[in-house]
Amino acid sequence: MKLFLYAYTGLAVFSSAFAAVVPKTHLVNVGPNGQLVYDPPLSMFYFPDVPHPRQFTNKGDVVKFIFHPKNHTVTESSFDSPCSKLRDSHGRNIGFDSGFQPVDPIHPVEKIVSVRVLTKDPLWFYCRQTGHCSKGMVFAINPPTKGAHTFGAFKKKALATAGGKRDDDEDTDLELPHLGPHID
Ligand SMILES: [Cu+2]
Repeated sequence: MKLFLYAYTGLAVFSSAFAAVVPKTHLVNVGPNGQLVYDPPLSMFYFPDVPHPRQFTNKGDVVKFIFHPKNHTVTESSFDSPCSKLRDSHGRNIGFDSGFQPVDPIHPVEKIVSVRVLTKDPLWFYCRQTGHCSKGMVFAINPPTKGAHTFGAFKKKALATAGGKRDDDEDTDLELPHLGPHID
């Protein structure tokens, strides 16, 4: 019995030491219960300071978006234009976009899109279904908790777009310099 306990303890210590270097997965529900929200509305990631940074190459945390009825997207924006796709100075789309993920409300089969986050910078997202962003359907990863660029300030900007021009861009192929595919 004693032997077993030691063995068990050794395993626990081993795995908790490992926990520091294994990326976490953050679950985010998109439009749960017919609401125009991401739940939770923001993800705060843990970026450990480690003595061996090489271990962290391409090992960012993963966000797993779980899509609920009816038809939403998770689309990257800038802080300043919460309801428009993120673009570079040439007007090209450079952000992440899940595309529309229709889920039948009568026979719901949840759809999942996972992304791995490879930056510590704040990332801003919205739903580009007509009218959803201006009703506050926005999401952020690692938003600052103080200053002018909080999640609250971002959401306020999104709500302020109500009645304005809507974003109805065509889909294009995307390069994602700061988001990688989810590979396990
Ligand atoms: Cu939506």
